[in-house]
Amino acid sequence: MIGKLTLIEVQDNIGWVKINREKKLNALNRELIDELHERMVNFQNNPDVKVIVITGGGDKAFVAGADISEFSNFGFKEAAAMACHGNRVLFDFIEKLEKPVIAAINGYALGGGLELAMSCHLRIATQKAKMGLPEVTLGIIPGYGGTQRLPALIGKGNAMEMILTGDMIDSEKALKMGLVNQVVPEEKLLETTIIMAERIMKNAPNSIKCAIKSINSADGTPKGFQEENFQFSNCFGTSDFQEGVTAFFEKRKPKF
Ligand code: DAK
Repeated sequence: MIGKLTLIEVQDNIGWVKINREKKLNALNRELIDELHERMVNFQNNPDVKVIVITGGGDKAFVAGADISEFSNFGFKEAAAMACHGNRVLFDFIEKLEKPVIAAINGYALGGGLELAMSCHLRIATQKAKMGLPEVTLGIIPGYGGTQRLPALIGKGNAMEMILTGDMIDSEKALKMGLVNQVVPEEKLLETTIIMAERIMKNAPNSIKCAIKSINSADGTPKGFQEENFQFSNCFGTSDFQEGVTAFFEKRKPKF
């Protein structure tokens, strides 16, 4: 199916979204943010979709940032309203999705583009991908969760360095820091993403959903532990749980 700014496809239980704004290096404008939201809602409600993948069209960029032409004359009010909208419909929305979302980073992931990748549950990057939060070079700071999600992934010191310098890092460095889960040659990106999705899809969907909720609540406070207790308890008595333990005792693979 062809949308205006995104292309989607469902194959073997994977819902693919390709950002289709190659000439502008897939820069995120408001229309694209809303269209991505629509795609996410659709995949969330589609029982055939078990894992979602977001990637960038073309061979240069995943997303080279928020569209600079769109916010160049914003004041406080416009910036606050747009940040609120974008976070609600896309960045926080993806993080809270009950199905795993993988960012297949095929090139530049900068500013809002890296923030989009960081809101996904997993990241696989090509060897030539470059990542950075260059907002300070434009006189702003990250506004789609970058100052919150980056330290959680790579630690406060590394996040300070990336955000304060605005420098790009290559995918090998991103891997060492824990910003991405895997780095692969360009031609292996699709295949590796599918393998990752399949490793997840063999497991209990209810457990996947509960694990995402629990991990998302991990902030080192008792609230996170309480959430884990709740999500953990939620798994018991479900058909997934029954199938998982029955399969174990019958010495066969579970069929979820
Ligand atoms: N926005 C708009 N257009 C962009 C763009 C972007 N972020 N990135 C690239 N393009 C456009 C270029 O202007 C160019 O358009 P034409 O001139 O052909 O019309 C086309 O894409 C191809 O780009 P280049 O010719 O520059 O390609 P190169 O290979 O030479 O360079 C590059 C690739 C990625 C190094 C370069 O394009 C670049 O530096 N791009 C900008 C990177 C960047 O600074 N990104 C923005 C980070 S700041 C907000 C919330 C969040 C944010 C802002 C506001 N609010 C809620 C208000 C987030 C901000 C950011 O993301």
